Amino acid sequence: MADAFKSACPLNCWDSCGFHVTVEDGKVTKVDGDHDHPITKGKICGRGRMLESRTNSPERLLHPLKKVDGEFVRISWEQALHDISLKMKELKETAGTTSVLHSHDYANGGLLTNLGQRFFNCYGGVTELTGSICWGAGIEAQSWDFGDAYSHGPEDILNSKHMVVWGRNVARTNMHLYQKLQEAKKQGAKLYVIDPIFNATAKMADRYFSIKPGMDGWLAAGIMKEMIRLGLEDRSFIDKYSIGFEDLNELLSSVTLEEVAEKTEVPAEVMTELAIVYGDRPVSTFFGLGMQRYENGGNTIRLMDALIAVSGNIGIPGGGANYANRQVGQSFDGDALTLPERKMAFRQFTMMRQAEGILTAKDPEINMIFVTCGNPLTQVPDSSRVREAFASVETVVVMEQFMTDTAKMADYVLPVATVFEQEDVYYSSMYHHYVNHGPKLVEPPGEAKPDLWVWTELAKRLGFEADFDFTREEFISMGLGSLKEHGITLDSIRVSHHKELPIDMVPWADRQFKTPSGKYEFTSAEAFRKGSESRLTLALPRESKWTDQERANQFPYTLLTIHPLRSNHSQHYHLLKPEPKAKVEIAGNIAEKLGLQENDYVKVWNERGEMKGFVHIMKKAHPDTINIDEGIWAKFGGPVNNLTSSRESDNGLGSTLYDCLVNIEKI
Ligand SMILES: Nc1nc2c(c(=O)[nH]1)N[C@H]1C(S)=C(S)[C@@H](COP(=O)(O)OP(=O)(O)OC[C@H]3O[C@@H](n4cnc5c(=O)[nH]c(N)nc54)[C@H](O)[C@@H]3O)O[C@H]1N2
Ligand SMILES: Nc1nc2c(c(=O)[nH]1)N[C@H]1C(S)=C(S)[C@@H](COP(=O)(O)OP(=O)(O)OC[C@H]3O[C@@H](n4cnc5c(=O)[nH]c(N)nc54)[C@H](O)[C@@H]3O)O[C@H]1N2
Ligand code: SF4
Ligand SMILES: [Mo]
Repeated sequence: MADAFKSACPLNCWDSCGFHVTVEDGKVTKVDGDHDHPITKGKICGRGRMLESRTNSPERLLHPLKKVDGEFVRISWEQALHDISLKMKELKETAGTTSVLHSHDYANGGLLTNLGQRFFNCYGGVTELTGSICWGAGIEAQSWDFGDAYSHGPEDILNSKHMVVWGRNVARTNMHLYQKLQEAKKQGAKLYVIDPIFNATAKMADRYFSIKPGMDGWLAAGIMKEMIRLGLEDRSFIDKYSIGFEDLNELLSSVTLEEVAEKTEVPAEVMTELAIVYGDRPVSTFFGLGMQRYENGGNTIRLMDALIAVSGNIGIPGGGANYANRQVGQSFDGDALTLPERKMAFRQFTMMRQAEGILTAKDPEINMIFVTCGNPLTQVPDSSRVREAFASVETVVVMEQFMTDTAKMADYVLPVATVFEQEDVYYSSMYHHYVNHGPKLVEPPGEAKPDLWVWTELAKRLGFEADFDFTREEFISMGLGSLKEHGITLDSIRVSHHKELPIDMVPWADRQFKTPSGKYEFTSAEAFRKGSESRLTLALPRESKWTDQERANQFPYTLLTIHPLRSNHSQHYHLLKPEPKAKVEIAGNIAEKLGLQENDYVKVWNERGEMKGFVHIMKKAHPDTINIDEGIWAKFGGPVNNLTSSRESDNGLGSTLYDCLVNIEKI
């Protein structure tokens, strides 16, 4: 008997799709799109469809495992829970609770994934990760400029005259925005794409501009210079609603358009053209996360924000500096779920430098790591350092669905459930503002359990069972918090399958910014308070010929490691047929210079590490640029993060993954 149910995609993605799932004889047999979902309208990507094979895969982890003499042996849940809780009790009494590190990312967009934090807070507070490898620099930048990072509602794009997709690989990473771009184009809006790689979105653009990686802030500065020269800036916005414009003006006067053109490798005429475009309001801009993964990444996003502010495209329908939509996540009651007040001790490492943190921690040292919703051995920069750090810790516990590169490093592997095996509600603070319902449809295989079950059982053994004495339903309702005043309850989401969150579709329309001055801040008081550069600057990537000529001689090419088409980070590689091979995509000029041909086997390296793979020559890409998609497992030739640096961005909270020079040779 086949039954059909509505559900939701849990993957960390812009789109947060609604699903239509077929279940036969207690098994998920097909994952399709929900035609009734107001944004995703029945269309989903291959990664979503593959959640069927992810769920049914014969490689799923089925039993708790313990490493004994370097080999995993099957143990009972009772033994796993006993051993782990005993260790945690011991550590609490001796080294203290911050000798435990909780290493995680955001692999699952379910509301109840927050309960991991509740567990560690109730335990007494562990060493936590702060910042974000993903989007940290840009979030911090927009918090300085606007007071927070908010996007326009997806439909608002239909009010735009011009749309600029700036460093977002929309066709690959954000398919429903791609459809919206098409719809807006049909209505006459013009599309501009700025990206070092001529990607699938660039193919449908009216104009495509290639740029030297890491130089977008300079480009924004060049466009602003031209706007001001042509008198196209929005004086009334600048005068009434902003502070610090004089500082910005001074910065713009310190550089010539020719210098900007030389550095960005974008012709000066393009800056004039874009100044005219930005002056012809409304213009919506869709930032990706690419150009903020550089050491100057925060400053880059701030200069781009400044361009959008100077041109008067903030707070107007069809405008926006669309980067992230934190209004979505902020709609839920995170504190009710995580109980921050229960934390007695506290320590933070940044996500980027967790390996450094582990290796150098004192008073206390890190004695135990818990990994949830993350695969740091492939996803965190400078992999060899991450490996060294994880290997140095006495007890590593990994809660996983598969034997990932990280799980292989564990002392205990605990098998956990997937999306269809537990009820939750799902959302993403990246693009649209709907929360989706995912019911429990099937039983987890073998002895796999929901993460929440593990927290509850450990809480019982650690003496804070009362904090976990709630049903999943009660926890979901707790997290929905005051949304019930808007008719959003678990019951109502169960019935309608998705609900629109009550948030602004045109943020900052009232020009009330959440900055200390209440205005848009070209010069940031918050940055000043944090001891950072408060004024905008013309900063450069760390790994470039301008900042380190010697390094650039040794490693002349920029390596990007963008998101893969067919996998969400590392989550789908092992399910792909045929087995994936590492692909090294190179710009035409590199192929010419080194005599490389399609499918040549090459080594890409720098002093941090190396990776091997097969050449693909990109038809159109910025000179001296290489790309290797991220996420690939060690057994298929990865991880790419062997090559990347764990340095933090200028504002401290982001990564510098794409700020990476390498060399390449045929082997
Ligand atoms: N298929 C797929 N989709 C995904 C994901 C996935 O793993 N696979 N992951 C999801 C997640 S977690 C995220 S964070 C998003 C990320 O979504 P995106 O921001 O779209 O993803 P990125 O792969 O970082 O690539 C962004 C683009 O930035 C460009 N770029 C790199 N450096 C620069 C630069 O200096 N300047 C400019 N202008 N462009 C630059 C790259 O060429 C690329 O086209 O995607 C989500 N969607
Ligand atoms: N070089 C390079 N590195 C990158 C990036 C890049 O562009 N280039 N992108 C960065 C970005 S944007 C991001 S967001 C990160 C993503 O980094 P991660 O979130 O670490 O990556 P995923 O591959 O999604 O891995 C998450 C793991 O969580 C597991 N998992 C899924 N659901 C659950 C669950 O409910 N419970 C538990 N316990 N586990 C679960 C999956 O099986 C998977 O192995 O990677 C970053 N790393
Ligand atoms: S991965 Fe993204 S686009 Fe694909 S189904 Fe999930 S939410 Fe939709
Ligand atoms: Mo991400």
